[in-house]
Amino acid sequence: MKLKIAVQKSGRLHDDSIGLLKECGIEVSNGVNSLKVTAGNFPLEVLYLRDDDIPQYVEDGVADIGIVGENVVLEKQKPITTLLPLGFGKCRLSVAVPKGSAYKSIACLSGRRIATSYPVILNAFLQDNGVSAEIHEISGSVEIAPNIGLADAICDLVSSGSTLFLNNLEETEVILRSEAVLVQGPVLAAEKQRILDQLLFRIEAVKRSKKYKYILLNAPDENLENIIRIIPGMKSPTILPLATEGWSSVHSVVQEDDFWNIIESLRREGAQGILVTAIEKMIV
Ligand code: PRT
Ligand code: ZN
Repeated sequence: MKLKIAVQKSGRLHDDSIGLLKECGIEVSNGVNSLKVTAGNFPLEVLYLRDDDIPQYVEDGVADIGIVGENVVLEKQKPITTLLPLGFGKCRLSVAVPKGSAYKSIACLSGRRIATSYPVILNAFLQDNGVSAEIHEISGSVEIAPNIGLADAICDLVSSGSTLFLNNLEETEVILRSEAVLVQGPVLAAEKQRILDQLLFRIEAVKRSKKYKYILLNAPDENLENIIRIIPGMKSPTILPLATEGWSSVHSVVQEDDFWNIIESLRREGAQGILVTAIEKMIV
């Protein structure tokens, strides 16, 4: 038996989705010429689909799980479960208006025409804010709508902001922040659930490893206690005596977020020869 996963066939989430499977030790070809491929070394079948179709296929059980933007999950309103965020495909769904518009607050959208491919999310946002506007649903190139006189504002995905800039638009409201998520449909048979649990275990290990760095340093013995307090590690750091009397080598893991603060504290405690490397997998 194989677990079936739906992945975007081509587009912004494709490479990172396949990359994640690879980091989980699962080898799949990228589906350039086929809609369905079987992994060589894990009981997984990959279905390559358009991202908009993934929630439906997962709901129907055609695919057991899928990788799709949370923005699509929220727009499609299907009864599927979000299992976990995957840390890529990050973007925001925002309202933007032509630069120089006299925009002060959401209330300025009242009675206006807003072009979007996300009518469900936009409608809920407007309702929550007590604003009534005209929603024009269009499926692509939303950013040109104001320039061709089709709309007064747009609601679209933004990542770098360069599309808005190039079209002389400015972002006025962020409706939601999104990233790729793993979704699941109906309850799985026991054997498939076991495969999913295995996959989730691997994904967690890969995700965790990205949050941490492995750190090695030399420390004067008299400051070891303070240094251990700064980098407590997973259980506790490994301490090995150096050939030079009065010095030890300390091995531990540190969180990426806090990295530079930690390095400064370590240097204050006399740490030297600090080496930092990426971790490929991290199992606690
Ligand atoms: O063919 P298919 O239907 O599968 O793909 P698609 O063309 O509908 O989707 P695709 O590949 O563009 O996006 C897939 C998913 O990537 C989205 O659902 C989001 O979850 C995520 N994502 C992340 C983005 C962006 N960033 C993004 N910037 N999706 C789209 N954009 C577009 C946006 O619509 C706008 O046109 O990029 C432009 C803005 O980008 P910046 O960098 O100029 O701000
Ligand atoms: Zn799409």
